[in-house]
Amino acid sequence: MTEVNTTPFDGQKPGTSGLRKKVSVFQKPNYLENFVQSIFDSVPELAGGTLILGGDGRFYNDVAIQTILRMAAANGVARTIIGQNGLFSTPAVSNLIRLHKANGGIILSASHNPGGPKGDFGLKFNGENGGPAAEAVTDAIYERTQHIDRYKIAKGNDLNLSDIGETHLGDMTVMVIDPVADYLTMMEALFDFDAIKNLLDGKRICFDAMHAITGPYAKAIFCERLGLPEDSVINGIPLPDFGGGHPDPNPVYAKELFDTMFSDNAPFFGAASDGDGDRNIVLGPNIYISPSDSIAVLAANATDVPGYENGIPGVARSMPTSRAVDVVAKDLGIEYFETPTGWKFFGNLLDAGRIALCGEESAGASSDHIREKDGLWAILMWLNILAARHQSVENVISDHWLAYGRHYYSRHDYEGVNKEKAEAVMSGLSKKLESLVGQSFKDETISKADNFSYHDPVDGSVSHNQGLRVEFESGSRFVIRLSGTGTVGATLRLYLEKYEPKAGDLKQDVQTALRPIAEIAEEIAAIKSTIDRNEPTLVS
Ligand code: G16
Repeated sequence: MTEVNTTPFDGQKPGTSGLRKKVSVFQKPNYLENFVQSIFDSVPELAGGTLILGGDGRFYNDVAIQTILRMAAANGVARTIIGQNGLFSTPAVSNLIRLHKANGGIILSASHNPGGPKGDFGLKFNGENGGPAAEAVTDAIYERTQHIDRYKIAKGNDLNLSDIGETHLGDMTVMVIDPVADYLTMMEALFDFDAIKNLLDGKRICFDAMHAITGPYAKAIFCERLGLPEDSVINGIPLPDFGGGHPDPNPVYAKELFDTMFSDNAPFFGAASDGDGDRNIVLGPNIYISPSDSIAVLAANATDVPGYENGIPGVARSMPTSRAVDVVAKDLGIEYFETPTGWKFFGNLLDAGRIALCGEESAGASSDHIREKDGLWAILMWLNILAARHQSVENVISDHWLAYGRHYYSRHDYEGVNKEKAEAVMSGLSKKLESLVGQSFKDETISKADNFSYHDPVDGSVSHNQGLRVEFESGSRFVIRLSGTGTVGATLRLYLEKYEPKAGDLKQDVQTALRPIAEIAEEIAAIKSTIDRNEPTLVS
């Protein structure tokens, strides 16, 4: 064990989901070590406790994990449980923290961001409830990074992480485990696998693992457990650079899946997850389910699924997520909450038993089974609902809109924007907000315009500046916020939503339905002219 002198780095402030930077930044001498030591200094319970450790297998995962193991030993961690070859999905880590009553977990991932030597790397810390560390903890870690002057590390050779079993590093026990087994056991407890197997008998599915962490999990579930053919999982081998792709399950980056599902010979069901396995998308032949709609469908049909057959106490969604799930909650007579973007904000509501299901527009959904979003869980939930209802994806969503109306929804992303210009859009709109109420644009009159602040109903904490929202009397709205996960310049997100009651036209083209709201948003916020762009980088 040794102590190494160091000096602070600027900018080690965790964003929406941990610290995300270019690989080259993490490779700077002491950069990783400073941040990891700041975690150990800020979470003293880890000394003498249990740590869960693993990552999505992206470039630098293998190097970083050995460093963190040696630092864990030097900082007095009693036991580290690590995935074989250093791999764990994010939901698997959340489950293991809870299963082993661990004091926390470190996940090496930049989620949906690209990998490889020129790509992104990331590190997030989850607390003992299994969820992303609360803001008070990430603030403490950041504060520590600004004053750090030494870190502790054990000397020695790299540990062999390819063999399952127990070994030691100094006084620390290191357990190398199968990353999939406990996750599969948890899924078996929640879902009716026999019903799903019957549903899929003679049908084809296409799951795109995007060369990221879910490949081994999906093969164990779909091929080994449900008996589907090997080609049901595409891009199933995790690669350090995700095969040169971008492990973000959207129409642009999951093109192979979208082409398959929008072909003449499309499979019965399509789905994908992201780099670290916490996001999901669901498709049927020639139809893509908007993540906001997906959450509403899961809530409306939860009692069809064994793990939720007694009903759910409440639901929550992040503020920019469409309000489709609110309509379901009102109908069910259960509580519903609007939280800031970031999974950590669901933690208190889940821990308090106020909600059992939650989700975000950014392709995230999950329940109280863990404290992270869970890609394969959401996909199995859909399959279980299809099995219980004996319906296709298209029939389920059509019935849903007929019952509750439809929230047309889209997100327009402007990526790699000059930071000052992106901030100018935000401050320009912020200054106007108060004066907007009552003003009319086209056929819409503004009923509310504010900068969203969240008052956590469980611990009373308040989080300000969580996005600018402009709502219309018709129930439509637009929201603008800056992403907290990008690593190049700023990413400006414009979220558009239009509610169509159940008696209205439920089969419009999404972008056509939203065009008037998009035009009003541009008239009010002047995004394109302020940042010198003609079009968004990505429309999803
Ligand atoms: C992370 C967070 C999510 C958030 C998403 C997008 O997802 O866990 O809660 O919705 O980022 O955040 P932003 O709009 O700030 O980029 P992931 O899958 O990247 O960990």
